[in-house]
Amino acid sequence: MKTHQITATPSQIIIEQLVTSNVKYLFYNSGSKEALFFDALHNNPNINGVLALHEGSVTAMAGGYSQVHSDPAVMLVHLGAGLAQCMGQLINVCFGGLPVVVITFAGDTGSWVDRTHSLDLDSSFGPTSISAPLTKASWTIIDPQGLPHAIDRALKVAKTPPFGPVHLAVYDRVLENTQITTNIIEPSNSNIRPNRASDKDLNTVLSYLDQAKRPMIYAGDGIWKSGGELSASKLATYFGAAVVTTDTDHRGISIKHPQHMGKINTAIEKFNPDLLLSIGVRHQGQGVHSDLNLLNNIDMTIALGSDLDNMRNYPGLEHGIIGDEKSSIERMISLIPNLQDEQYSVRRQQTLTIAEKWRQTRRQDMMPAYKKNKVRPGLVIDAIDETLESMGGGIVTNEQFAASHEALLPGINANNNSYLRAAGGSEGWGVGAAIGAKLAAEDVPVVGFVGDGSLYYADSGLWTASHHNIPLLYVITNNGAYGIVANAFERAGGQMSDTGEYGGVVLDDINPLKIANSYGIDGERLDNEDKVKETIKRALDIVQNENRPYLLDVRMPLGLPSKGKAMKQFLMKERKN
Ligand SMILES: Cc1ncc(C[n+]2csc(CCOP(=O)(O)OP(=O)(O)O)c2C)c(N)n1
Ligand SMILES: [Mg+2]
Repeated sequence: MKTHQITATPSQIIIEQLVTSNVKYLFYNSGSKEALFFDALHNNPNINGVLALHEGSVTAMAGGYSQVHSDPAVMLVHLGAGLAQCMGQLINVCFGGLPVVVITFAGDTGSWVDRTHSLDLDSSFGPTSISAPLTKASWTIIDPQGLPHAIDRALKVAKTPPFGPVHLAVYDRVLENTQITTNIIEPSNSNIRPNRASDKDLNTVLSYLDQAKRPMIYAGDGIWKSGGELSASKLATYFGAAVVTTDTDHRGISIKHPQHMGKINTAIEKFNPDLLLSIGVRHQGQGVHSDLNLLNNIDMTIALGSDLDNMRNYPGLEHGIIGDEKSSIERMISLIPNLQDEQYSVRRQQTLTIAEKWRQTRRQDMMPAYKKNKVRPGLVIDAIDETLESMGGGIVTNEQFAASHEALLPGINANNNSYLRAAGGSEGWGVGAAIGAKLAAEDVPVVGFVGDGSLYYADSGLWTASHHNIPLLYVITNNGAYGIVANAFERAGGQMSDTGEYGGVVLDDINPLKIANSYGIDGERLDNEDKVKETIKRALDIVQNENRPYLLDVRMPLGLPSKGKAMKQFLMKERKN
């Protein structure tokens, strides 16, 4: 272990350890208790504070950052209250298994009074009680000399499979303005991951892939976390396997893979696989019988992944193989005698036929009947995808349902865009996630798809993009509604679907452009289908060439079920004029 000695205040020591550990950004919301901490942060030129105006946005930014290259993100929120506010987004970080280090300070509620003036939990709960359900590990720190070690450990644990958020709670007593001496820890190169699986196990997988009639590859986040996207895609192509994924991952094998059939639960019935090879997936569901039942008719299930999480939820799992996803897939490919042979072409053709049909349906869903002054979602997803690919490839973050990226035209190429989603489905992610993604991928164009409903959870995040001048394009898929919720209201078969009048899901009279303008972001409304391509091209040019954020308010058909309209809402009083 390499260290260097430092004499500084505890706050400066925290910042110095973060800098030495190569942490470039600290996502935060300010508070008075942490005055000396922020003093140290803002006076160190080697780390940049990124200010968000709500802790949910702080968390979404940190999460979006860590989702791009799996580099740990560090965030700081104010005491127990700030931590409580960040929990709504920590659910996305936790479900995404993202390496985020949350730092908070905490008051002493045991030694003297058992309740501080405000903002902390009562004495019966510890400083890490709030975060406990959504973190992988947490620690409370009393001795300032141990801060470097605690930070080094937190970064390491967050980034060790299964990745996940960790919490460091530091007693605020530590924030004194006196100098102490301790050792800063130099980062080691140890990237703690399992080795690849053994040749024996990989040959077993290969022989099952060879013998299967209808193999299906279930691609999860373990693939991108190990950097194995392209190899996994190649493996699926070679064996003519169907590709499916979880509700939330469009990236392990690109959603543009021509053999992709979307989510496992809808694809299994159509494809009827005899072999399921799960790679880096933690299978999950709705908490109902069919979550597992859907796996019942598969002859053989194999799970390959970097940790035990990837073996869960497969009753009767025949082969569970722990190993690094990327290097195991690469080794499998190298064990194939001739990648060019076409012995699986008939099988691949069958798979492609079913996948094409699935994609056609998704594409049709994205092109409902034309309506004047509305833009159909299919045109927007295609135009963004094409334009970004023509620029060399970009990153698209997503928090909306109106424009499904499952409906993109298929095609794997070197410029494919990365499609990132919120893994926990907790609204308020999209605005911040795009900012985090752009900070993590400075040279790559970033587009944040944000639903109108999603935007209003976290619109103050737009200010961060403006304040720190983070050049990215927001595409607001504005269907004037909580579209996905309205559709669920219809399916529920209650009175709303009978009457066609929907309550609590129509978001009328809100103007995203005015919101953006007031936070300092320019943009324009897009409501003419003939102008989709040119507007998107121009908007991305503004972002890339003028180095500033920009927002498109894309007016889409109303997100209610067909023939649905807004129910009359409760009004406290009728307006007089
Ligand atoms: C924290 C949280 N609260 C509520 C919900 C329920 N919910 C799911 S989607 C959604 C609204 C999405 O609206 P929008 O972003 O406009 O999506 P779209 O219209 O494209 O479906 C809501 C309220 C949720 N997922 N998370
Ligand atoms: Mg909407």
